[in-house]
Amino acid sequence: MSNTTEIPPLGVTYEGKLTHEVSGGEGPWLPFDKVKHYTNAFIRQNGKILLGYKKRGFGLGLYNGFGGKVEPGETSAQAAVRELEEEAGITAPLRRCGSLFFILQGLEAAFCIEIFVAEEYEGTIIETDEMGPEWFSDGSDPSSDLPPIPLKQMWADDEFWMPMFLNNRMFVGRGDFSEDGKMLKYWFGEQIL
Ligand code: 8OG
Repeated sequence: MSNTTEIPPLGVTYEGKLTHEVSGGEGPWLPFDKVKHYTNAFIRQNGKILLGYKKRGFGLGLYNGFGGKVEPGETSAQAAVRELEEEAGITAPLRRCGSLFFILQGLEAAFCIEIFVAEEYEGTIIETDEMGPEWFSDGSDPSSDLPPIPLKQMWADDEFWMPMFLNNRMFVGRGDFSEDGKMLKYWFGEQIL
């Protein structure tokens, strides 16, 4: 019997010590041939978190951080800053706060997504062709009148790592999705340096 709770699946990369947080699903982990690198960036400030409503392409109709593909010659940190500026019109001193690995059944490439966060930004947040930015409550201020993070309108894996993210814990994990976007199997944990 495989022990999914203690052994992280292939694709989960980490340094230092890794502790298991949550896992589930059935069957084998899906195979992959190559890996594509993406970024995703969040701004958190005074109990608020900035999300974008995705207006086109991959993840259409979902709320997410701002990000996209790492271009050749770029580091993921550079790509994260560029994508945030392209999609929300702002620049921010982003730092890496997690890494995720996803496989979509039927695609041969897996996605490696580096997640970034900043508590400040420069510029004016704008709506772009790709994203409609909106502030949500991150749950830390009970008197906030902003809506809560819309987990039901986000990628299915986000509910598993978002609690670690909101508690400033460095999270890593993997999720395998079926062709119609359901989560088949997942494993998330915390990296402790
Ligand atoms: O360039 P494009 O907008 O298509 O990039 C896709 C964005 O979606 C990129 O920021 C990475 C992000 N993304 C996935 N899968 C998942 C996921 O399961 N959860 C979250 N939060 N973001 C994801 O590609």
